Amino acid sequence: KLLDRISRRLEPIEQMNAYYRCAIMEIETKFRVLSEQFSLKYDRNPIETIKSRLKSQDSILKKMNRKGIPVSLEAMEREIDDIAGVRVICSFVEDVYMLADCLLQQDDITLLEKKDYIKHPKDSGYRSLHLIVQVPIFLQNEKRPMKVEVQIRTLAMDLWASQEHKLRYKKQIPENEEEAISQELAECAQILASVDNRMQNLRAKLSDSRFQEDERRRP
Ligand code: 0O2
Repeated sequence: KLLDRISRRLEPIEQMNAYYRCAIMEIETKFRVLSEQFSLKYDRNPIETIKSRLKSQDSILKKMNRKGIPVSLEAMEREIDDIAGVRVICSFVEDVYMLADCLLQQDDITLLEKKDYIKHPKDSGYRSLHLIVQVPIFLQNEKRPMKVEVQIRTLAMDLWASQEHKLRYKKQIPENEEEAISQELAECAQILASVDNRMQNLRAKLSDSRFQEDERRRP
């Protein structure tokens, strides 16, 4: 009897998770299609990797508690934007914005919120472009709009975020070391931001000189 009750309570959550997994598939497919097209059309593909994750129930509940959101499925769907997450890693900063435009111009995508942590990095040093989008999933008798958080970032931004996540993010750090560690991590973020800018400039120079070379070769 108890198991029955538990499984009946779990069912809506399982169903909701399945909807979010479908939404992830929709967004991933969009980036995979773009990646195919870039590979065919150009001599380089700006998309390095696409990673996805469904936020764990534990993390969702912790976030709801932290934000004082009442625990219900409706509130979860309404208030938590990053249950479905797709992360796209690309080569250059310019690519981040180009890929965001490619996604947002698709007519089944609605932009709900944009957080540009590249133009306005977090105090921690975190940089990335976050787009909260709505995408429809098509079920047997229903079209259901779902929210997905898309994080687009360069390899350098991803390097910093992954390392920082391992070292510090949401961990208890001894109070006397907190400031020095934060400063060191913020400095690393600045170094990586400057590497990103230099790579971007090099790319601009190289594509200019390739263009001039092509022009010279013209009969
Ligand atoms: P995970 O493991 O990716 O699921 P909040 O989540 O409440 O702190 P908000 O406004 O909901 O903040 O979202 P925000 O800050 O725009 O983006 C949250 C997500 O961005 C995080 O998800 C991380 O993936 C990433 N992020 C934001 N700040 C940092 C940071 O300082 N360092 C690292 N490494 N990642 C960051 P989750 O759910 O916290 O984690």
